[in-house]
Amino acid sequence: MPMSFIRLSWRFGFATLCAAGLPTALAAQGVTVTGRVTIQDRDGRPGTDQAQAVVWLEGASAPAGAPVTVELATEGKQFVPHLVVVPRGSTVAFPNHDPFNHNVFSLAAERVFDLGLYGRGESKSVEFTVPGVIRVYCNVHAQMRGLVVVAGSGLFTQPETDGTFRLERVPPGEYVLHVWHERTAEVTQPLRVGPAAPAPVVMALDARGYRLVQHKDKNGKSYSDRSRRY
Ligand SMILES: [Cu+2]
Repeated sequence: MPMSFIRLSWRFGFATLCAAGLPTALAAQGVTVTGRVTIQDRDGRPGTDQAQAVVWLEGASAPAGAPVTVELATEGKQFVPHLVVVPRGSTVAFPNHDPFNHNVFSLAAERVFDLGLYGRGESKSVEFTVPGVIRVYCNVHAQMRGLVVVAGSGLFTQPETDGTFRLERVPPGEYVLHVWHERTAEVTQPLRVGPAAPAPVVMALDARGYRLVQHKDKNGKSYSDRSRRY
């Protein structure tokens, strides 16, 4: 469900892009960049969550994506979906589907916000204009972690479950290919795109050193044990 939601959002974004008046001839230009994301886990085991990675291209030739509006709900004391990826200028709505209050906030340099406490049926929205990875938390529930990835161009996607990815309609130019995953450091690689599709790119992520660190609340303090029982 989360992945299909993300893909739907991406398609909606592209549909909006076309509807916004981009000439069909231009949209048909460019080539398809393909590749595969691999993850190395502890003990050398291959990772299984490549589909949670985000892949995007940055470069002077990259078209800007048309802003979209997507939802990152609070439901069952989780953010659903866990991650959304949007072009800059997009809006993320945070509807509360739980029968109790949540307090969504972010202390990320790209977008600091605090939506305050609100209950079931209510929703508040945030616009994201600066590219980056914005970690979103709830000040009531220490275990809630969500991600808003704001891509620096319209050329972004997420891999399939086997790690393969496609970026379509990439105009010729010099790019940097970025791959980000919650459990690894970001990996980048220069990529020159000419009139023909480049050879498939393999982007290897290393999650061997990953361990979950409990974040702080919106005041920079540790969550009390009491907060975990709500
Ligand atoms: Cu909460």
